[in-house]
Order: sequence, then C-alpha cells, then structure tokens
Amino acid sequence: MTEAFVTELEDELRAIVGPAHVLVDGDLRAPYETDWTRRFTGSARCVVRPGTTGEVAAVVRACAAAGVPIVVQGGNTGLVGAGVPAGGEVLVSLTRLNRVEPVDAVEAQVTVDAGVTLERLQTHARAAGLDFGVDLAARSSATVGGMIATNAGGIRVLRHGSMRAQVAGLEAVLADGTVLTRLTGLAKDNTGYDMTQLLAGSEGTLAIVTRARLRLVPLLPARAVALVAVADTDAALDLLAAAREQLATLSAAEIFYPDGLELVRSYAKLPAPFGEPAGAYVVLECAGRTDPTDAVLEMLATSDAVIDATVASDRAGLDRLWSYREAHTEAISAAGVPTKLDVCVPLGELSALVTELPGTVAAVTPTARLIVFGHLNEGNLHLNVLDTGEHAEEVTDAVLRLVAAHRGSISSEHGVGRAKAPWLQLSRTAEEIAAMRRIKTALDPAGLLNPGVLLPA
Ligand code: 2HG
Ligand code: ZN
Repeated sequence: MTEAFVTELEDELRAIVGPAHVLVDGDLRAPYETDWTRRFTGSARCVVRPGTTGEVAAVVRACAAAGVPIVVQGGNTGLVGAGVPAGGEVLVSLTRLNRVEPVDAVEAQVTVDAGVTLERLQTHARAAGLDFGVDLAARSSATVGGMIATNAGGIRVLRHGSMRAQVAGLEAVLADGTVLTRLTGLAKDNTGYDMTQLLAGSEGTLAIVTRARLRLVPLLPARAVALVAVADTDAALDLLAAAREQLATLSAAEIFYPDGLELVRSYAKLPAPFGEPAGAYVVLECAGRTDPTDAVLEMLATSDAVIDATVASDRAGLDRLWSYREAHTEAISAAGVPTKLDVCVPLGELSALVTELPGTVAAVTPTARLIVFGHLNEGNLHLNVLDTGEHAEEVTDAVLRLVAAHRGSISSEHGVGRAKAPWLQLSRTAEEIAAMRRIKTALDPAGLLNPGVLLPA
C-alpha cells in the first residue's frame, strides 16, 4: 500500500464524517486503543466516529474499497479484546449514534441507536413506566450495540434472559455497506432466516449493528436483596434451589468467595458483612410490585444452607449489599491486570469446578491469585487470575480445558473475542466452526469486519 493511497482513505473518511471525527493523532486515538482491562491494546490506523447509519455504511464502503479492515467499538467495556485493534485497522466508534425514540408503551418496545448506553436506555424506559431486562455493572458506559454484539448477560438473566432475548429487531451495516433494516418488532414473524438473532452474539464479525428495536419489561419498583453467608458452593446451590422454588419474584442470584470479599472490602472501604467469615456468599434479589421482603425472610428461615443473612429493601441498603458483588471487577482491576476467563458449567458440575480451579492454576504458576465470582443461577463464573506474569496463555489453556472437561462453555457472557479464539474448539465442534466460517465468508468474503475475533485465524 503506497503512502498516497493511505492518505486517500483518511481524506475520504473525513469527507464522510467530517474532519473532527477522524482521529489520526496518537494521543487522540489512545483512549480507543486499549481495552478496559488494559490487557488488550493495538494501534489503529485511525479512529472514525460516524454520526448516522448512512455514514457508517459510507465508512464501510470506503474501507472495503481500500481493502483496510475494520474493528468496531461501542463503550469499550468489552473484556475479551474484541473492540480494540490488533494493529492497522480503521476503528469505527459508534458512540455518536446516540438517539433514542419515544417508548412504544403499547408494544412495550423502544428503538434506540447502537451507541446509547445501557444506563440511558434504563432511564428512558423507566421514565415511561417500563424497564430494560438486562442489567450489568458497566451500565454507565456499555452500549446497546456492543451488548447485542456480545449477547451480554449480566445480573437479571435469571428473570429476563440474555441480551438476545430483548432484541426484537435490528438495523445493521454489512461488510459491503448494505444496510439491513428490520425494526418493526413484530411479536410473531416467520418469514425466513432470523438475521437479528444471527447478529446477536456475532461479535461484530458479520455486520455492524447501528440501531435496535428492544423489548421492555414491567418496571418492578419494590426490591429486596439478601446477602447470605453459606458454607460452600454446594450450600449456595441448595439455597438457590430453595429460592427458585419459593420466590416467584426472584430476579438475581449471584455468588462470590472470601478472597474476593476481602479485595472488595479493602478497595471500596466496606465493613465486614457478618461477624464470622464464611466459605461463600450469595446475593439474592427479588423484584415485584409489592415489597418482597417478607417472602425473602420466610425462605431464608426455612433453608438449612443459611449461616447468616442480611436483607435490605431501601435504596441505600440495596446499593450497599450489591456493592459487595458489583465492586469485584473494579477491585480486581485496581490490584493488577487480570487474566479474565468467563465460563459456565452445568450446575451439577459447579462445585467440582470451584474445588479444582485453585490447583489447576497453581500447577501452572503457584504465585498467581485466583478470584472467583459470578452468576450462580447460570453456573456462570468469572475467573480473574492476577499475577499470571508470562503464564497468561498457559493459565487460560489449563482452565479452559478443565471447564470443557466439566461439559462447560469457554465463554458464558463476555464473548470469545481475541482472548479465547484459539480455544473455540473446546466449546464448538469442528463441524460447527466450519459452518460458522461459511456464514462469515458469505457475509464478509474479504474478512473486513473484526478479523481475528471469534473465529481462530
Ligand atoms: C460482572 O458480572 C461482569 O460483573 C464482569 O460480567 C466480570 O470482571 C469480570 O470478570
Ligand atoms: Zn458477569
């Protein structure tokens, strides 16, 4: 590629989005080039910030004509290196696509741009007396487009399902600049391939999501949260079973362990939640139209798994109890750059996995620190390994093989990204990967969109 040609593309991009939205200078590019964990970083050829779907399509066409690959980025809260460049791509940032349409209260749906943050979507839905079914700790920065691309999960999957369950339709730009629009949000629509669901979880490898028609859920203003001390993972699962059976309003069930609690307490300056330390901690949340506290207390009183418990239903109390769980990511990040592994196993395998993990990590590098927490109901554990040094790959390999041996998935809700692409075959058969490649080739024959993400090179 000649220098003149290189400049030509940037000029073309400036003509499409305006000179202020093509960032070539290293200092301006930098915030886009490193991911939230600081583990993944790469140099983009330039950052482009289109403001409309038409501009996204024109940017894609220009890059396609120049043969320059694209990496797509939303709020840059991804944890698998899928939204930052490997090197030399045009980085398309979607945060200027930020319009929200009025809530359609009759359908309980809303159409929003891909760059709208989860928090803004929640505020918008709640102002109309509804709510959004997915919630996660990165809500202030995570964007709708990125959440669809990764099929994000979060803390309310138990009640409302993952991101793909909320998506009733999409607008997206294909690798040749074609705009697909399917935003009617019909409740029943059997007219062929479901492109919306194909793109959900495709990690930006098949198309760039620019707008979404989203389902909304009832706003449930009365909440109660219980933080429960239990002996171990098995006891946590017993408690979960009782909660699922007895609490019709159950909306979250999370787990963390003593070493995570200690890290969070010293980072967030939180008091010990109980007089005595326990082997594991479970957060249960119920949400309804009327205060669920009595039902929660009743369930806790009948469960043998409960060693100690504290329950809150006022805003400050809910936030305080949730912070023991939600501050894990930030507390870990403050302690170093972790090797992050997001996995899930059948609930029957969870306890064995938790027991075997420390030995598996220590066998690779005895000085590494493993922090385990996650979404108990889905058997979804976030394994954060600090101080892996030069052993990050080996730790990843050993842990993901252990997960596969327990019939689990190497990615539960964060996606595969660049971080886990080499291990995809642990969770998907050769036939499945070959079929995925055929879909990729059909929609993006030149491999323009997010190369190196999801499908191993
Ligand atoms: C959460 O559940 C997020 O808090 C982040 O998925 C998990 O930091 C992590 O490993
Ligand atoms: Zn999570």
